[in-house]
Amino acid sequence: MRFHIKLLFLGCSGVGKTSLIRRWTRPTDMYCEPTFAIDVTSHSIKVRNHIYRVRLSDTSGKEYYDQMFNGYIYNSDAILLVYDTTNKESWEKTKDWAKIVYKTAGAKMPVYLIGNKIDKESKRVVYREDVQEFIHQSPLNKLYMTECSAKTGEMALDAYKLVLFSLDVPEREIWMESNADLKDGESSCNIV
Ligand SMILES: Nc1nc2c(ncn2[C@@H]2O[C@H](COP(=O)(O)OP(=O)(O)OP(=O)(O)O)[C@@H](O)[C@H]2O)c(=O)[nH]1
Ligand SMILES: [Mg+2]
Repeated sequence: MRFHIKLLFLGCSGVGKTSLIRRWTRPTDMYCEPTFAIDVTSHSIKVRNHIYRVRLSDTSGKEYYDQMFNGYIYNSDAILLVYDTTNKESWEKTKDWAKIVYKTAGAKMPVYLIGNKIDKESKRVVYREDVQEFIHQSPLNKLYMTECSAKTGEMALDAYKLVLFSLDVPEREIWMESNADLKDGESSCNIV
């Protein structure tokens, strides 16, 4: 059985959105250039005997593109708001995005707050308590938090598992397939 999931990444420039997508889909090539507008990557991933076809829409963190992403918010299955745990401004921007997601897609849109760069622990300025407090006050019903390092890979796959396991994906089924083989050129990854 195959499922189709559309994920949208938002967050300030340089927080590590593209690096996280690389870590999840193509960890052998971690070199990233700043993203121009929007980049879409699809890959297949096997989770607990199901094949998920995941579309990861990576956006530029440059503010002049912000308006462009409203339509994408509405059409996504989940929004991944990435911030840099060593950059307060990036956390402030994440809070703004969460408000925009609520206004655009309503309280039921799943939103994942992902604090990246935990390998730079000595430079941390955004704490779990700050995030928990925000979650407590937010009108969003499905708000999750996690932290990781796209650079070292620490907790990075756990963050992906959190997204895939907490989404109500059976309702997203779009086709049945007996042959689970991936097509040429598709990246794959197993989470069991
Ligand atoms: N130390 C550390 N550096 C990271 C981590 N993730 C990404 N970086 C670095 O941060 C810089 C920006 O990473 P990108 O993935 O391009 O950031 P982005 O959010 O996609 O940025 P835009 O495309 O400009 O919006 C790069 O130099 C990465 O190597 C991390 O977990 N730890
Ligand atoms: Mg990028």
